[in-house]
Amino acid sequence: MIAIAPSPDWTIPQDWAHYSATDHRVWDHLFDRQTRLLPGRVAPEFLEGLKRLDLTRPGVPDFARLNDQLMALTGWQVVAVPGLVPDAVFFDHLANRRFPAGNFIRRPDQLDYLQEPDVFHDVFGHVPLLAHPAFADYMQAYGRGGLRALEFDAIDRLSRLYWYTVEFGLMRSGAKGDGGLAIYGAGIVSSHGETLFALDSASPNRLGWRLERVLRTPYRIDDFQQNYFVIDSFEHLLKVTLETDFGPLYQRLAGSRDIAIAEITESDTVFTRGDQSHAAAARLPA
Ligand code: HBI
Ligand code: FE
Repeated sequence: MIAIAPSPDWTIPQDWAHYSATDHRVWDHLFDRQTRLLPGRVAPEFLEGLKRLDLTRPGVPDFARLNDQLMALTGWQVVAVPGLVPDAVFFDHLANRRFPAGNFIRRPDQLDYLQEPDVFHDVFGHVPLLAHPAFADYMQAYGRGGLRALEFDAIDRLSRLYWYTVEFGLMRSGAKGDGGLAIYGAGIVSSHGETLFALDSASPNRLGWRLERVLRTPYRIDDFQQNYFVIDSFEHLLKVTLETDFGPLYQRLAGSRDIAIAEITESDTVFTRGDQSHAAAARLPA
């Protein structure tokens, strides 16, 4: 056998036994670094998920074990894939409550650099929130919406929603009115540098999340974000997504311009960094 034909759904066995001692060390290193940084910065639902899914055990998680717990909590499963999969395959997995996770892990000399999502980004970053009922339903709704967007040729537009929520979302946190923000997007939560940047840097915009606004906003894939959008709650995000008929929305938006990446519009709510926050420009890497 020389070539490996992908199965139609692109899944492969995780083959947990194949991970080397170095692989497990890389996981533990990244895990420790993030779990030291996240308390007080991440949405509490994320830490709750880590705990309920037993992800605090050392080493690359065994998906079989993880799935027993995840299935019992929200009916989701994690399936192993070699890397990025085609859009239609990705959406079909999400629509059926399966999260495709890269089964490789970055090398020790690549701790802060990734071209394709690896098991640390996918499992540490994405899976804890799949234990949360409203977020779990939102991910499925996104998958169904993705399959529908394929018919409308609207993937580029819908992918902005995924990017600015699932990957780089912020949420209001703390007591009502205290202006605190927390991270929840997997691209932030799994990145040491962006965890600090998203909350502490003076450079990006932090704007109230509105569906149409997000669908009109392009994004960067090669640097920290210039815009973060702030949701009220996963329940609100889910409700708006379920109640919106995206077909007519795509048609309407086809006639409107994109909002430039650093632009703030009159309808935007702008969040400023609360003084009680980490006051930590000094803690940002130079
Ligand atoms: N495949 N494994 C994997 N992970 C992703 O996050 C992913 C993908 N394929 C397509 C995709 N994301 C995005 O392009 C869609 O959200 C549009
Ligand atoms: Fe991701």
